[in-house]
Amino acid sequence: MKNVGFIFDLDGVIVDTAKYHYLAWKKLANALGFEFTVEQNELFKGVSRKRCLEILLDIGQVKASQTQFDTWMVEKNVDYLAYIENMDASEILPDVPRVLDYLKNNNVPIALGSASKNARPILKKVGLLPYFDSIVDGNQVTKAKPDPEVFLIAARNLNVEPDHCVVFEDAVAGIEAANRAKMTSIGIGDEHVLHEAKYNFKDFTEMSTEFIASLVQKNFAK
Ligand code: B16
Ligand code: MG
Repeated sequence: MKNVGFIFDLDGVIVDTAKYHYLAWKKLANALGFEFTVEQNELFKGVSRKRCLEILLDIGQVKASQTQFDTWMVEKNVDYLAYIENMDASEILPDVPRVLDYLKNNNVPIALGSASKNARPILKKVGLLPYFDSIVDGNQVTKAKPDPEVFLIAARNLNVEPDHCVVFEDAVAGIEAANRAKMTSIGIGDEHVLHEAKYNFKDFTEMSTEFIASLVQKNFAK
């Protein structure tokens, strides 16, 4: 087994796709006759598409047949895909390439652990696909975060023991999933919201390369 692996969430860690999810969900909400706010969109971060629609319909107090539910899931995704169509490298969050480059240059295996079923095309559009040794996304997991499944599959694919893995996450459920998997959890975002994380950073610009190097060494030495 290799001694250390790094796992990245996608939305909120590598790119900010939440704004596009928001626009697509808002369009659906408006079509169904109610408002959907940026604040309410916070509830959707890291949450599966199906669960997001359930929450949205609760907010609007809309009842749906199974057929309507399935149709709206498809409609939302079609709109979302149109929004992400023109994504490029300029949408990569600050200093993410510095961290990925450091890991690649030091032969540390890298995985994606995301709830999104659109993760692979997004990584391709922004040009980061070649960095990833494994991509685990919403197409492979059966249990959503905070279940640790997504990260455990990533660790297995990287051939690294879970407790030798480091996870970057922006969602509370994702931090819980990483902790339950016995991985080193790193919160990216508001430290008060992500207080269960082992370490917290506002974004990658605040994370020194020395800190990344120390994480690699610590996990090697375990
Ligand atoms: P899709 P992450 C999550 O991405 C988003 O934060 C969440 O808002 C979205 O509903 C989910 O992906 C599913 O996305 O509709 O593309 O399958 O943070 O887990 O990378
Ligand atoms: Mg996220």
